[in-house]
Parts: sequence; C-alpha cells; structure tokens
Amino acid sequence: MSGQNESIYVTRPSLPPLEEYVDEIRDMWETGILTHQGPKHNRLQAELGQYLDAPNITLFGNGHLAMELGLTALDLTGEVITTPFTFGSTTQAILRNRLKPVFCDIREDDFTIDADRIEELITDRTSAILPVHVYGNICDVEKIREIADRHHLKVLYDGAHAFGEKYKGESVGRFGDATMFSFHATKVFNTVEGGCLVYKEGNMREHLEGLRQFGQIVHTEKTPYVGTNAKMTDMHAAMGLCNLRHMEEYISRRQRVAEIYRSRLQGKAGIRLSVVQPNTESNYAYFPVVVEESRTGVSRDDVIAELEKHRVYVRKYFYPLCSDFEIIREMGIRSDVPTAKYVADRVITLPCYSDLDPADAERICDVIDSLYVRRNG
Ligand code: T4K
Repeated sequence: MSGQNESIYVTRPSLPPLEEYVDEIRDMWETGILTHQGPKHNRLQAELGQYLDAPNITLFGNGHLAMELGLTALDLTGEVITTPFTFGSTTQAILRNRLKPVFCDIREDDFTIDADRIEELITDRTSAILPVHVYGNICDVEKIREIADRHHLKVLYDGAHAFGEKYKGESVGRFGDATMFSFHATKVFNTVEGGCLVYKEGNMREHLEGLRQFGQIVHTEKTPYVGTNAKMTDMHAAMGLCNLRHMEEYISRRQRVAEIYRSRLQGKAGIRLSVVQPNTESNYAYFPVVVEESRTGVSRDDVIAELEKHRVYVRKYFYPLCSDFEIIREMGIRSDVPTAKYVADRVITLPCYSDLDPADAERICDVIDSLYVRRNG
C-alpha cells in the first residue's frame, strides 16, 4: 500500500519496465529512423490491427486528431448528432470540421447516448452520428446501426475509453463506419500520446494518410488533400509495442480495483454506480460514481473535499457538459439533455489504474464510508 501521505490521482500511466523500453528503442540509435512511418510505427500498426481485429487501421499522433481527421475523411456536411457527456475533444472534432453538433441526451444506467432519442433529432441536414463509449461503456451499437442504416447516416464512434473491449465477442471497433481509440498516457493502452482510427472501408486509407501528412499521398509527389501533421513517431510507437505485451496484466489489475469499489459501494444510499453491461468484455477504464445528495445530504463536493483531506484527488469527468461550453452557447445551440445534466452535476471518477494498490482502493472506500457514517449515523 502506498504511504498514507502519498497523493493518489485519478489515474497514472501504465508503464512497461524501463529496460524493456530501452531495449525497444536501442536500434533507433543505429538506424536514425525516428518518425515518418518507420519500422516501429509499422510494426505497432500491424500488431494493433491484430489485437483490435481491425483490417483497416491508421495511427495518429493523438486520439483527437484521429477523430477530427476521421470525420473529415467521411466527407460530412451539416449536422452531427452526438452526446454532451464526454471530454471536450468529441465536440471540438465536430466544430473543427465546421459541422454543427446536435446534442442528444444520455441513458441513466450507463451514461452512453440514448439511442431512443436519436431519431427525433434527425433533420435533412444530419449527416452522421458520433456516439461515445464513455468510461468504456459500450453504446447501443445495434440500435445505432439500425437508425444509421434507415436514414443513410455515417457513424463514427469515439472509442477513446474502449480500447480492447468486445461486445458479444466482437471487437468494439467493428461497429460503425469508423472508431477512434486514444493512446494517451492516461488511457488503458498508451503510447504517451497517440491514437488510431479503425474503419470499415479500406479505400479511406489513402485519404486518412494524406490528412495525417500535409495532404500528400505518401511516397509520391502528389498533394490532393488539405492535410496537417498528425503522425505518430517511432519513439511513441516503441512505447506502444512494449505496453501491448502487458495488456492482459494491466486490465486484470484494473479489474481488481474496479471489483473492490463495486463490492464496497454498490447499493450504498446516496451513491449510484454505472451498470455492469451484459455481453461486454470490459477494460475497466474508469470508475464513475454518481453522488445523489438529495438522499443523504452528502454532496459531490463533500466527497471530493473528504478525499482531498486524505490526499486522494478525484475528477469530475465529465463536467461541464459540452452543450454548456461558451462556444456552443454563443453559436445559439440549445439542447434538451436533462439526464446528462443530472449526471454531470453529480459524477466523480475514482482513481482507477493498473498500478493502484488494492489496499488503497479499500482505503478510498473507507474514507467515503466514514463520511456517510459521520453524516447519517
Ligand atoms: N474523447 C474522449 C472521450 C476522451 O476522453 C479523450 C481524452 C479524447 C477524445 C481525446 O483523446 P487524446 O487526444 O487525449 O488522445 C485527460 C487526458 O489528457 C485526455 O486524454 C482524456 N481524454 C481526459 C479524459 O483526461 P485531463 O486534462 O484531465 O488530464 P490531466 O493532465 O489533468 O491528467 C489527469 C491525471 O492523470 C492527473 O491527475 C495525473 C495523471 N497523469 C496525467 C498525465 C498527462 C499522470 O500521472 N501522468 C501524465 O503524464 O485530460
């Protein structure tokens, strides 16, 4: 157990043994190939393709750019239906494509987009749906596919939190036209910064690679696209090659932490947890807790303050809602998202990462328990 004086943050990166990374990058000092789709990048792309069961995959310098450029490559217009309950990146990717986000409410049991509310938001300007597998909770992929097919809409999933997950035995990246996975330092699988897009149509590859590299068709003199620089370096890919070898261990250690929280907090008055989704192989990315003050008088801020007294620093992922961003209000976009508002006003995410000592997870529950006992007896 980490000392009681040591601070605990919402997450810490999963790191391979240092020697393993040093061994992985050693030959780069001889080859001098550090970036531009070098051998490490290409090996990681191939290994991830296998791991994610994704025949079509392109790596990027971060998850956000994978999503932003993925939207560009899908050639969308007008409006995109999305969730407000997510990290700002999701909405920004839409805005940066000069598209209009239309916010749909979320489900109260798993916080993903409420597929039953999507159709009422479709207009003749809608071109796509951008749902988020928030916290690693998988969206209603079947209903979303049905709606998209019926209305001829594209679907790009923000799977930033869903790396390696499966639904009914199928890789979560197999749903929709494309799925983004983030490899940020704080994610289940990391390349320090990084991300990828997996996609259904192989003919998107050339466009995506062009968008990633100054609009060029790689290894030619042609520049048919307006692109940017969104490449993943070989140094980052090397970290991914190492981390990928440890995924099973990382996920099972996260699972242990999540199970402690669930067994200690499930059913506690004033605290609501996300459901355990059926048919899902989870990666235990985040552990959200909704603090319902009206039932006990204990508020979210009380829980945060109590944990901070014990040097445990949780986060309000995801508050505020994207639909409340200043830029969205200035654009005059109004949304009817009461469930998302309810959850965003009450949610915290507890520390959950592979190196978190299970004894610390128990201690965090003890701190929460003692606060409720003090207040309510
Ligand atoms: N879509 C969704 C749904 C997302 O959640 C995200 C990113 C994206 C898209 C975009 O993907 P990327 O472009 O990032 O690949 C963090 C992460 O920066 C961000 O990747 C993540 N979502 C978001 C949910 O969380 P912040 O601003 O809260 O990060 P920060 O720096 O405050 O870090 C949180 C905690 O992690 C710190 O308390 C300490 C710890 N930490 C962080 C870093 C960076 C470390 O221990 N080591 C580190 O190197 O956004």
